[in-house]
Order: sequence, then structure tokens, then C-alpha cells
Amino acid sequence: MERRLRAAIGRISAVALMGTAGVTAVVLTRQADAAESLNDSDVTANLWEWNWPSIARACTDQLGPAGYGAVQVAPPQESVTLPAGSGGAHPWWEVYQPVSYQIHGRLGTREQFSAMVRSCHTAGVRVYVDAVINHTAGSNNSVSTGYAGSSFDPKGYSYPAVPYSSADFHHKGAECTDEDGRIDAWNDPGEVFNCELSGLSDLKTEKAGVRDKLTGYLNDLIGIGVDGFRVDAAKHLPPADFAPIVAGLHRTTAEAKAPYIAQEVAPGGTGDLALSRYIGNGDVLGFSYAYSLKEHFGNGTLSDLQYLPQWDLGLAGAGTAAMVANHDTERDRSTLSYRDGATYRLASWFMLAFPYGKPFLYDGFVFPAGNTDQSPPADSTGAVTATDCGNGAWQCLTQATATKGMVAWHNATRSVTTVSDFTAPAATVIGFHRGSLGWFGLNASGTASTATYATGLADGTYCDRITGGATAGGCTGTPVTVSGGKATVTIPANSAVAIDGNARSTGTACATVAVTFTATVTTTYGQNVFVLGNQSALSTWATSGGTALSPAAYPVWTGTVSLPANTTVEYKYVKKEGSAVTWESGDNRTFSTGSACTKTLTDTWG
Ligand code: ARE
Repeated sequence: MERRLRAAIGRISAVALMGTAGVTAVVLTRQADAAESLNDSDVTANLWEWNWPSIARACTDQLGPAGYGAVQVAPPQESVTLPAGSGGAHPWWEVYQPVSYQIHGRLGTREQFSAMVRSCHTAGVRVYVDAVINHTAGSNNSVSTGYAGSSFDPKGYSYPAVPYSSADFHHKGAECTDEDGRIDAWNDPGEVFNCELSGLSDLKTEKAGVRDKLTGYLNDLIGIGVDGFRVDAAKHLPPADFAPIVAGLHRTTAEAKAPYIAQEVAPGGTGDLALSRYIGNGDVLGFSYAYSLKEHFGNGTLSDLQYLPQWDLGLAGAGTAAMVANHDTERDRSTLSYRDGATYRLASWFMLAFPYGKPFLYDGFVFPAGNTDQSPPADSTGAVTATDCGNGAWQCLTQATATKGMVAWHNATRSVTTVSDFTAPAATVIGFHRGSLGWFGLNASGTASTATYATGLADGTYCDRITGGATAGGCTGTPVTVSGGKATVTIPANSAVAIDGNARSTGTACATVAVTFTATVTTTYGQNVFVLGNQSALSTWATSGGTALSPAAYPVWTGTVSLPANTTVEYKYVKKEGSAVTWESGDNRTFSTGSACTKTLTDTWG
């Protein structure tokens, strides 16, 4: 966890003034929140269409303490409100149809938005806003008001609350030469830039007056404290029009930095629509990366992930907002999504483990496969209701213990940007490490996998992040012992194990170790197998006692005994039948209990 304390009063700057009498006075001025210290992490939680109070709570209770660097939020500006529609009232996509740039919509008010930004900053989390600046509402709307009560004239292309008038938009037969005025040729720059995306009124961003209004909107958000933007439909904004908008953005209040920019541009374009044309204005969303993860996790060719650094993803990792899914792709099924269960979770953890881009984890709401328009949980006015991670209506992967553990693992290993000793004991089981900072293993098969891996880590006991990491001195997660740089690790079915130097078991993880004896012993009818030894829990060799093992998996006999940690134990198996006791021949068996909380011994008699 990389949370640092931040200066509560922000940066104080001293301004020396010469008084009339030649006395120097020092005046302290507060620069609003400047130089706040936020989490040192490039991981973002995309909490799509969560309302502002729910995001504030998530920042305070979950994302901040877990070490997330940022939260991405859905469009906050006033949008259309559609009480009726074929997919039900208030489809999710209302928010992508701006009516004005008032921060007032179905996700909350300006006051709630500001309070959310403050809560997130206090928790160490930046706020990135989904900025809809390519277009306004559709000209095909039959409604003419927005959530804040502003009215507009869809067919007349008039938005008095901004204000925009018809001359601020591209029109069919003028700038747009397509016959229905809509984009159908996705690789024709003329159409992509000047025609309407799904009938949405397309802003004339080549006009300085239009750009000024968009810049003003974004700077208003920055003034509230926003730290960056996901730029909706950035593909349809000519980079040359977006560049002056970017140049006009203020520095962020929290860190006095240029705001972060992630542009939504679909891959595959050529010429003016090539991803390389956009990269100068900021990062670009990693669609190709997400498609590739779907392919490899979907068909179980995880061992091929070692070649990821050589894949042609159209973008360097450095300029990529990496993702496994977003709200469009979970609906058109072009990527994995929460519907894919463990496969999706594993891909999300892999994104945090393998160095490529800045990871954006995704959590939207649960929707029926047959209704990709459905509203998020909302009241009858369309106002989105509070996220409840326990009621099954929302996806909450970003809050899962394992995911938060992986965020910590990512932050702990981030400075090493290569992977080493990529090992694939099977096509669906992989392990690798990042220098000497951390080892990660993933098992996408339906059975547990045990293998020995080179970890790069110093010898010692580490606490698996997936199952809970470390607590003071000991492990909540499964302890993993590294010896000679190697670890023999059992990765449970459809799960992962992640260990790093920031989650070590210092001292004794557990005062006692649960030792499981598993012995293959052939017996005759009436005989039972016991384990005896030099510990009181093993009856100090007395044949009247000892621990009876269970023959449930005969000829394997098993039983668990609690023994003191860091103790050398001598033991033997005996067969008992009535008062007759048969000892194993040979020397006593011996082992050290070590400091991990559990240990399994596998023996054979004879
Ligand atoms: C809605 C209705 C329409 C109606 C319109 C106006 O569905 O029937 O005409 O309103 O009244 C979202 C929804 C739309 C919705 C819109 C506004 O998806 O259905 O329209 O909100 O409410 C292209 C773009 C890319 C875009 C995708 C969807 O390049 O920018 O299409 N994605 C963003 C958002 C969307 C959002 C919008 C943009 C609009 O993430 O959620 O739309 O703000 C190839 C091409 C890509 C193309 C892709 C489409 O890959 O190369 O360029 O993406 O296909 O699958």
C-alpha cells in the first residue's frame, strides 16, 4: 500500500512584500489543495455509472486504502432524460447525450460531485471524468429537456443553456457528405470527423468558439479537482481540433500537473485515423489488448502470454490505458466481461501482474443478456441509486480481497517493467516474476496445480495477496515459502497466487503449525494407522496414544496435528490392532515445522 499522508492544508507559499516602512512582511496564501500527495499508483477503478455518493464511499472505504491511483467516473454533465424507450425507461446511454455542461445529472448534483472529489482526494485517489465533447444529444430525440431542467431543440440544433446554435454543428449536405448524415464508413476520415455518430449532433470543433466552450467545461471540472479525462468518441474529434483544447486545460489542483488523458479510439484505422495520430494528445484505450486477452483466456492458451511484449497491439504500453472490458465491450461481447466469471477475474488480475499500459479495472452494473439498453438501478426519475456490493445488482470486482491484493502487488512490483522466468507447467498454468520484487502464478484450469517456480525473491515466508496478504508479523493469506529462490506453490483451481516483498511474514506467522500427515500404508483388516513422535501432541512416543489417521482415501491415511512452529519434530507411523502395535522399521522420520501456518508431509511406509 502506497498511501502517503498529505498536507492537510495544501501548499503554503510565502510571498514577501515590502511594506512602506521598508519592513518585510510575509503573507501566507493557500493554493487550493495544491501538492496533495495521492497514492503512487497507475491503477484506475472504472466505476461506471455509480452515483457520486457511492463513489465517494468506495474511495474512502476501499480504493484509497487498497492503493488505487484513480477512479474513473461516468459523464457528469446534464444529459437527456428518457422516461420511455424500447429497452425500458432511462437507458444507460442517456449520459452520453449532453444537453448542457451543468454538473447535474442522474448520477448526482454538482455538490455531490464536488464532495465525491474531495473524499477521493482525501483517500489518496485521483478522479478521471468521462468527457463527452464530440457531440451533444441526438437530433432524433423526441424529448427536449435534460436532468437539470435545461431545454433544447433537437432538430433545430439549439442548446440555449450552453449556448450552441445550429452553426456550431456539422450538417448533412454541408460538411458531411454521407447521404443519411450518419457515420457508416468507419475508416473514412471525412465521415468519421464530420458526420453523426449514431445520430448524435456533431460539434464543429474546428470553430474556436466551440472549442472554447468545451475547454471551459473541462476547466470547470478541473477547478472542482478533477485529475484527468476519458475522452468519449475521441476517434471522431480530429486530433488537430483536440490539441488546442488539451493545450488550454488548467493544471490539476491536487498535484499541479497536466490532467491525464485517455482517448477512446477504436483500433484498425489507417491514415488520419491511425492510433499514432491521436497519441500526441494523450493515452489511447487498449482495445486490441483487451481483444487479445479475450482470445488467450478464452481458448486457454495462457502460455502464449509470455509473447505479449512482441504482440502488435497498435500502441506501446506506455501510451495505453489497458483494460479487460468497458461498458461497450461487455455489451457487444467483444471482450471478456463479468459474465465470464473466473476467466474474467483471472484476466483482470493478469492485467495487474504483467507489465503493459496503465491498468483500468472495470465495475458497472449487472444487466440481462437480452437487454443491452437497460438502466442502471435507478428511481422512477432516472436518478441512479446507491451501489450495494451485496445485492447482486452491481459488479464489485474492484473491491474483492484478491483484486485489492493484486493492486498492492502491482504497486509493489511496478518499478520492474520486465518479467523473468516465465514458466508454464501447463497451457493454462503460468508463473513469472518481476525482478526481485514479486512472483505471480495463475491457474485457469479446473484442478489445483502444484509446481516449483523460480521466484526471484529472497528466501523467506511470503503471504499470498490473493487470499489476504500479510497482517502484523504474520499472514492472512496462504503462506508461501521461498527457499534457494524457488517456491513449490499450489495454485488452486481457477485462481492465482501473488507474493511480493511488501507482504512478508516477519517472525512467526503462526505460533502453531497445522501439520497434515499423509502416509501411504497398506494394512490388513482390523489394523489402524497412528502417528507418534517426540512432541506431546504426538503422545511423546507412548503407544497408548498418538494421532489416529483417517483411511478415507485408503491406502493414503491422513490426519492433522497442531505442532509448535520452528520446531524439529521426530515421528514414526505405527499400525495398531487391539493392543498389538507394529512399528515402522528404520530411523525416526524428521522435519522442521517452520513458520508457515500449515504444512503437509507426504510419506510412504515400505
Ligand atoms: C443512442 C441510441 C441511438 C440514437 C442515439 C441518439 O442507441 O439509436 O440514435 O442515442 O438519440 C452510447 C450508445 C449509443 C447511444 C449513445 C447516445 O452506445 O447506442 O445512442 O450512447 O446515447 C463507435 C465510436 C465510439 C462509440 C461506439 C459505441 O467510435 O466512440 O461506436 N463509443 C462511445 C461510448 C458509447 C456511446 C458513445 C461513444 C456516444 O463508449 O457508449 O454511445 O457518446 C468499429 C468502429 C468504431 C465503432 C465501433 C462500434 O469498431 O471502428 O469506431 O465505435 O465499431 O461498435
